[in-house]
Amino acid sequence: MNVTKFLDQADSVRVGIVESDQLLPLQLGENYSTLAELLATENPSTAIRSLVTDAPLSIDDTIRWLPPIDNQEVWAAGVTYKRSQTARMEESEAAASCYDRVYQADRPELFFKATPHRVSGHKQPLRIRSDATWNVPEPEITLVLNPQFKIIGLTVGNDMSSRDIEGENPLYLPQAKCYDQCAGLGPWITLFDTLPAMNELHVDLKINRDGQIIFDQQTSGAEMARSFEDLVGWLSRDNSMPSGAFLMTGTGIVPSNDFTLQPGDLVHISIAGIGTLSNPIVQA
Ligand code: DO4
Ligand code: MG
Repeated sequence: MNVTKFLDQADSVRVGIVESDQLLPLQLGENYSTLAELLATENPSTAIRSLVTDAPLSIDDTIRWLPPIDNQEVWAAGVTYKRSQTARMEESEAAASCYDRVYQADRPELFFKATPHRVSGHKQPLRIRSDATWNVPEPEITLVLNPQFKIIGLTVGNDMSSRDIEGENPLYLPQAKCYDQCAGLGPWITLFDTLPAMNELHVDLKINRDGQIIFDQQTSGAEMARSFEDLVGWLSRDNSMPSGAFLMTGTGIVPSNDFTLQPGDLVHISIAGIGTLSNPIVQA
């Protein structure tokens, strides 16, 4: 089941199920008032399905998608693919050995990525920091965790990153990663009873500039050096997330060092079996 949030014609925030080319709005209120509450139930798919009452909407360009998040925290893992380790060692002389060591260490790199108000949904803008000169999207398989840290679904994530800021000094990582419109999530959450195998999770990043595809690369979860369970195990140590969380699991695609995003670019990230998250890039 695919579930998301959107703005209806009265500008009200709604939750809906996405089924092929239809959006089935839910009627929240009596027992559950948010998507996060539904995701925290024993059986989210059943709880969600029971709230479909309104007539379906056809999915077309008029749908105003919102990120499928309420008050969950957004975390991210880093250097979980060889490509990310190599690119980061190139970008930072001072911290090269840190990236090398964390790639091999038991303890992964985990960092706080965003609060909900910094997250953009499908077709909403993502931002290049005004004080950054070298910026990339990071396409990441993103885990949806309930308050007990059970992986209940997946979504598509974009961990926007300012490489010049991170490369100047690793202590600047929070500034390279966390700012307004720094994270993309969506277009929906795909709920799973059993997660797909890692090698079925094909990730595709396309960047469109002035009507042309200027970047097109693929990877798959099979290239990840860590398992989802390992990452979640570390995230949950001595940590509680009463509303649940999203965990971006790291990028396996980093454009070459001469590439930087520009305002007006369109970033499309697809994960097979989940969907495509598209965002225009802006700079204040
Ligand atoms: O070490 C910095 C962040 C790494 C990251 O975001 C990634 O590998 O995806
Ligand atoms: Mg990342």
